[in-house]
Amino acid sequence: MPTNGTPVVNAWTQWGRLETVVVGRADPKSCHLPHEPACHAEINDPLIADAIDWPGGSVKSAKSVELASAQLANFCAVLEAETVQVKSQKAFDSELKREVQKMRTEVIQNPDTKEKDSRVLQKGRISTLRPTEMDWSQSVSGPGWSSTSQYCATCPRDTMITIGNTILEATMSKRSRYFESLACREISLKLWRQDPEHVKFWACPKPSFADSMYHKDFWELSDKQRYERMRSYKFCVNETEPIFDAADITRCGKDIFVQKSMTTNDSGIKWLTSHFPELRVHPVHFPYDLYPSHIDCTFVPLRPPSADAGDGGLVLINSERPPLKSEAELWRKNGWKLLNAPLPAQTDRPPFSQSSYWLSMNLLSLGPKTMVIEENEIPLYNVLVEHGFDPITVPMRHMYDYGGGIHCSTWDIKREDSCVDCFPNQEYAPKHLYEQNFSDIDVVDVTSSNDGFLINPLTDIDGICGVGTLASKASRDCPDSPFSKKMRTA
Ligand code: DAV
Repeated sequence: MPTNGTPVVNAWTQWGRLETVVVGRADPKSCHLPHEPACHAEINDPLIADAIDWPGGSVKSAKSVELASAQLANFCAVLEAETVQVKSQKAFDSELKREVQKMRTEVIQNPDTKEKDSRVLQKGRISTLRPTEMDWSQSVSGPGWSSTSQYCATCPRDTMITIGNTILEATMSKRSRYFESLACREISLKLWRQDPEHVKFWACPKPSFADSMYHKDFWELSDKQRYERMRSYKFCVNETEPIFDAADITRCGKDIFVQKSMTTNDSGIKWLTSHFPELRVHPVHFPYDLYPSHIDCTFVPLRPPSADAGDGGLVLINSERPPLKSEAELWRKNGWKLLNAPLPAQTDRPPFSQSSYWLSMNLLSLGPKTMVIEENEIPLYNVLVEHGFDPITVPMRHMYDYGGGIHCSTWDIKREDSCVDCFPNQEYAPKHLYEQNFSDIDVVDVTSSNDGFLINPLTDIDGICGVGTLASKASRDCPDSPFSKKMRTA
């Protein structure tokens, strides 16, 4: 145990004051995701997609590695600084080919030299650690399967999670990501060896990754068919073995919430429930996300009801993927409010990004009042300021081609945190351990969130009704969707 009495691994919530964090690395031998039963990646730009096939398994370009590495290095510098300066600026973004307003955060040495329009934030120094460099172009195989390459180490969030004083390695579901946690192994072992009495280093048994683990027909379904089957919550992994990605989990002290998704099955949620009996594990479902993968672009707790500022407990929600009424009830009755994330500033996606434009809400909290967001996301910046937060901003657009954004690129190891009870008003019975065939799709009315305030993501933009995610596309294809009716009459 270190001298201040807190174990070196200690993170119970999403918002405790951050002390130590791992920031991912764009290694020179980072690869494009290969096609496999858990992944059929696509190129987003139709011109490029017409010209080349998905370059699965090949090494990413040196230029792309350089750009992502520079943004990750800058992110580390901002986290490491005691003081930063947030400046507003108009800048030409070469990727977007349009002018966007940015709120750029810069590291400053001397807080007295502030310019007129700047704000200086004292934020406290955060220690950053980096994964070990690896050659991801090497193939991997197991009994009955093989993958031409691996992926990269930009997103430790997907493979690793701290739950209290436990370091947990996720099983993963993509074959190309089988060994990805090895990039963090040196860090995990060092932390565990520093304090083996209080720090637990743990993993769910690795699945077989055999063909029998996947619903192979998943990728053959059209969006319309996926929409028609949404009630079944069946994605590309089946239930033969426990499976989860760490990024499907969000922590609120004694309660953790785990999204059922393409990367997390019911068996994985059951494994978490029986292996963390001191916590209350809640499965969560977002029926309008037809291709769900990771909760951190969908449902992001910002601060607990007991926090100092204004309207108390807040969770940022994605109004294209509203939570279920039945599951949101726990939050409401414990004093939390749902806050609609505004429409992203950038609805186009870099050509090789496999994430939605909702990376806009993929933020990392540095404490209950401060978070890091992408520098172009001015609509989110304004909503957060309005609710009493002090957001700081970094450029992270080049990371989007590497599977994620700001939250994805991190693994928080130590926060000023404890096993707080933010949901005292509940009778916890983990009925999901026994329940089969969950089929509820009755979602909250997002038009009544934010006290009636809504930035409607389905309004016309440049003549396009609905702006591109698979969920909103499906709701356009299926005009009877309750979601589309609700949004269009808003
Ligand atoms: O909305 O596409 C992406 C999360 C990446 N780790 C989304 C979720």
